[in-house]
Amino acid sequence: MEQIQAALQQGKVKLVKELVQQALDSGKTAADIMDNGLLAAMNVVGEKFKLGQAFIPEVLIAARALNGGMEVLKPVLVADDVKPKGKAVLGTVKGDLHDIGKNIVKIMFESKGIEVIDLGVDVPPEKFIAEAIDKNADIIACSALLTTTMSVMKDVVDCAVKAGIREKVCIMVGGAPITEKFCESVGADVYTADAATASDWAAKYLQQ
Ligand code: B1M
Repeated sequence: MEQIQAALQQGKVKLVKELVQQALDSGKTAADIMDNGLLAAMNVVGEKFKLGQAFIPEVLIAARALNGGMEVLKPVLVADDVKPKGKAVLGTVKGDLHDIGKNIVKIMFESKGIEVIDLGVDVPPEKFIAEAIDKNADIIACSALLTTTMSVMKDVVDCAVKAGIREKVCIMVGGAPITEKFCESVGADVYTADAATASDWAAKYLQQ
């Protein structure tokens, strides 16, 4: 497990895949390798990113190694019927094409074992809600980078109320112009300033 963790943090995709296969061959369960090997290492990267000790390229190369390891594990996880810890519908709101931060949120959520339905950018409020209903999501996560698009988050909340799912789903908001006060003013549930904190919060919420 320690070798897997080290290789993942160094972004060594091929080595991570080999070590994951070796761990499976030695009798470890896929869930154990995922939680205590891959996700544990990605957590460390997330914490470093939060503290400013790791930067976007390091997060991206670690995420690539995480995906490599997950490719090996996925068929076994499916066969073992290991369920994700929860589901989140994620997107950058309508009118906004910035997706670098949103993609980091995706990586961090996945590093906590949360399934992410990534709707991409320029996502209308109705699409967030329709997908949340269709996929039975626990969380709707909205990102916005423009002051001109942040108001769409209020539309997402209103749409959730209208569709009758407001009590059932947690609405998380984030992105450079978003603040705690703004989150409260639009009636969303949670604002977090960075992707790692967002995923920490989501993981705790899903445990309740
Ligand atoms: Co644009 N852009 N941009 N841009 N861009 C900004 C945001 C801007 C601040 C630049 C500036 O003027 N100084 C400014 C916005 C001003 C404002 O609204 N007040 C701006 C503008 C004006 C525009 C255009 C309108 C420019 C034009 O065409 N005239 C245009 C808009 C296009 C559109 O969206 N409709 C535009 C276009 C672009 C590019 C396409 C060129 C490119 C985007 C490429 C891409 O995303 N694929 C781009 C970029 C790169 C930027 C800057 C330089 C960098 C943004 C970024 O990716 N940061 C940005 C200036 C800046 O920030 N220095 C700027 C890195 C990323 C990791 O941070 O997304 O904040 P961020 O994510 C963080 C947190 O915010 C948080 O986690 C991440 C890290 O942990 N987070 C969440 C994000 N989402 C979260 C969700 C959560 C929780 C946390 O919970 C759900």
